[in-house]
Amino acid sequence: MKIYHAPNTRSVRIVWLMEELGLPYELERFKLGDPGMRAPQYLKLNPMGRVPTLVDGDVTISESGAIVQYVLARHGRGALAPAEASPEFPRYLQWLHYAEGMIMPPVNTIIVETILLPEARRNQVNVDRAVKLLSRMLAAVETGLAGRDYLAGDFSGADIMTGHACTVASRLGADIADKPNVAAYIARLNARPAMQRAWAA
Ligand SMILES: N[C@@H](CCC(=O)N[C@@H](CS)C(=O)NCC(=O)O)C(=O)O
Repeated sequence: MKIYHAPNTRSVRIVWLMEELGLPYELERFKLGDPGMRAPQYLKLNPMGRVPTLVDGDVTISESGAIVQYVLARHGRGALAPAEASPEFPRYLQWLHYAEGMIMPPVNTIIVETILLPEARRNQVNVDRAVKLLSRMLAAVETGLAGRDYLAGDFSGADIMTGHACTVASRLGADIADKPNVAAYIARLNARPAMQRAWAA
């Protein structure tokens, strides 16, 4: 399988997944902002010009959450996902999708408004609103982790998605001082050798 990857982006999730599963993969590396991400041959694979994209034989798939689900279904041999009949399965789906659905939108706003836009075009109202929203989204993770080390039973694809999103949020300065479960969770995940290898990839 080939992963189109840029360091410190959501494609870290897919490298992390492969490392956890011990599956072989090839990396095609970009740097964010690389014109190659807008080149016609890459846009054929990913019309948004974004990462990650996974190519597996004749399958080309984007959207990090979909890639996690796809790889676990086709290549996971039952690892990193509760069985459909398990009581953890609905929680697993919820937290698998929570990363992109609820955490990353305010994270995106903060990145755009504090890093990407030229200073003259930044809007503090947008930043304040996104910071508040992000705190509420992380508060739900705090509650979801009560009495648990991972979001849905054993470590799973849901932790790769939402754990990565929590890590990015905290690296961006999200205040987790009042969220001890989230802080411990981020530390627990970042201690995993597979995640460390993914951050370094
Ligand atoms: N919802 C998509 C988001 C993909 C995305 O926005 N990726 C960012 C990196 S984290 C990207 O490729 N940005 C490059 C750009 O906007 O030019 C996913 O989860 O895969």
